[in-house]
Amino acid sequence: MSVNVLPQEIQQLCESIDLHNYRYHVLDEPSIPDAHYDKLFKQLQAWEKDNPNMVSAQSPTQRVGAKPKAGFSQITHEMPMLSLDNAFNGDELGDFARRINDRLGLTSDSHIEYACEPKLDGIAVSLLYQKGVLIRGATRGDGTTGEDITHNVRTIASIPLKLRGSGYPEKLEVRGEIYMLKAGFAAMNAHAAKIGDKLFVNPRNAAAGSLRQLDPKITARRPLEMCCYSVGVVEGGDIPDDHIATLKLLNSWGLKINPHLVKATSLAEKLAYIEKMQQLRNQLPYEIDGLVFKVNNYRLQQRLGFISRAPRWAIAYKFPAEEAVTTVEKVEFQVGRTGAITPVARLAPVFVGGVTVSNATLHNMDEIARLGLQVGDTVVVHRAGDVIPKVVRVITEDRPANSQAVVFPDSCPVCQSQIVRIEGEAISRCSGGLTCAAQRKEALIHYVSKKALDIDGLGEKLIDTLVSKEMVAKFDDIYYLSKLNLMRLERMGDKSVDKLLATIERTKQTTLERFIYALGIREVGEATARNLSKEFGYLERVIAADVERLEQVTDVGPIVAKHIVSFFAQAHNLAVIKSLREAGVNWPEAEPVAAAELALAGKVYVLTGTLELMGRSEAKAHLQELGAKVSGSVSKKTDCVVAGAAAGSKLKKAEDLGIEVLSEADFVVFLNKLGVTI
Ligand code: D41
Repeated sequence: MSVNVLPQEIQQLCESIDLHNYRYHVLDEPSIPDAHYDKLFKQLQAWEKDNPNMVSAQSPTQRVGAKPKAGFSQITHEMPMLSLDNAFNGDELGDFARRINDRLGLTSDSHIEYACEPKLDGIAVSLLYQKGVLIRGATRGDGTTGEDITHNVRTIASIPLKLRGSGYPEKLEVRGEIYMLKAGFAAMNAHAAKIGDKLFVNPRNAAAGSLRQLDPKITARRPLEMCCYSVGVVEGGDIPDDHIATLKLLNSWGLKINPHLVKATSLAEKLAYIEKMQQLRNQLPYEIDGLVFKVNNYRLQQRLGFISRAPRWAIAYKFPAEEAVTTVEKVEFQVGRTGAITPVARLAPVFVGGVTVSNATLHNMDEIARLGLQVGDTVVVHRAGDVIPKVVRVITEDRPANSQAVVFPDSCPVCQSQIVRIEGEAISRCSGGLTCAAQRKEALIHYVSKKALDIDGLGEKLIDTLVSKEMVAKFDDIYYLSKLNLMRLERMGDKSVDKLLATIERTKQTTLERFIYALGIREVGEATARNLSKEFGYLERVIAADVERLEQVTDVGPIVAKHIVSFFAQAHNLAVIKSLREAGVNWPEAEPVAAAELALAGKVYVLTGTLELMGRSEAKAHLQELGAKVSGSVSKKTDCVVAGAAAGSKLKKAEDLGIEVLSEADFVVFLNKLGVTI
């Protein structure tokens, strides 16, 4: 390493790589394709190889260095890293604000400003910058002493080795949370499972384990990020008067901050934020275990001070735990729409993720083997948001002496047909097809569901009754239900029967895509059904298509194509379609639209910012269906930019180039005009 002055073009190359790194990892707004970034990086590496004595420690190639020789060393935090008090409900949050107002001598209902932010579930760390250069990274540890993890934090791309811009204090300690992305965690565990390695329990443990590596090469391979949530020591320079302004300034210096940082004053605003973040929680790419509310103004923070290591001016609002411990009382087997036999654990009821849970899916026998689960076991159950509860771990130490292995049934528990398991598939299926009452019922539920024929009022309970009373067995039986028979059922009055019959009649007029979806062909979801309908225009042509022809349809691979062909090859399926048409089910058929005639053929769109109503992938799918190309960067060739919340540089570039910009709301209106409803 040397302090030699770099040639100007190399200096520029370093800066350019740093900028793209910052745009990608901190702003989430890359402006060049990954391949181009790789090219720049390789160029710099090549030059450094030829000039080994000119390599700067802050060069973007120097993130992965040597192992620390003496293992991890302890460091003492110059300013202790405080902990957080907890609140578990709105009342406790209200008490927190009242205590603050009391201390500040304000009336109990005065409103001061709070910063609200997600509580990331990771490892708290401290970064020390001297003259803008990262000189040390350390874990929080017990708040007083932590471990020196400089060699590992240097490998994290969202942590700048050198601060950007200017005006930063000579000595600046930044504090934040290092966490692992959910997707990266899943991929890492999938790989570990494949090679028979030990799995990590959750992303937080995986992040902790990654930072505890002596070899920074290992840490560098882990998908870690860091978001900053406060500053520690500040010397030789000033920072703003409040928390939010400080975090924004840190962001401008190249450090990542969480995008969901907002201000709130009243309790009502804080509760609304809680509600919004709880909704969003599952869609976030990282785990959060709550929210943090902080008095925004530093002078007020100082007046409030702290008690026993926790500041009086901040509180963590904890979400209900997503994991809980319970016991497996028995394992039963359910039969799904496609005959798939799914083992389900019946649990001693347990409160988790905000509801009482007494069933959890076990997916298949491989999963039971992987978990090593037996009936009677104590297990950890996970429930996040509205996702189906899942058994994630068996606490084998607590296994009772009378625990019993799970035995897979020999025949279908509903219709006693033979169970088959296709080579290489994890799932076993009942071979009864529509002769199995369970499959029939599931198929009917699917047929009437919202995205299929959308027969509102024909719910799961009613179908259950109709199937068990043998009033409905096949799809077309729905169309021959009589008022008289329906009136005989419990809880079915004159009005509701009339309404249901009217809905059944009205929804006979449907679309080809809904009809294809409703048939319940394996692996044909709504998107595939739409693509098939668009491509062929007529049901007869879908029926007649062979595997090769089907594979030409967007997103149809060999497996889906095979499922479609084998569905239409079965005479009883064709008979059902025929009966449905005879019962009056119909849809408009038309020649498929040629690509060149699509409304947005040849147009180039760019999506930027957060699209709150539909998300980027849905927006992209709509645009592509209309024939547009969706590009990642704005250029003169761009026809239109759709700018969601917090759009940044792409929006600015579009404005600079005079390109049409649509807000998300305008975009939805625009799509509606083209016949796309969201
Ligand atoms: O996201 C977090 N985990 C987070 C942790 C956060 N957003 N803010 C935090 N703020 C603080 C204070 C108020 C003490 C500056 C924290 C933590 N502390 C914290 N993390 C671990 C212990 C304390």
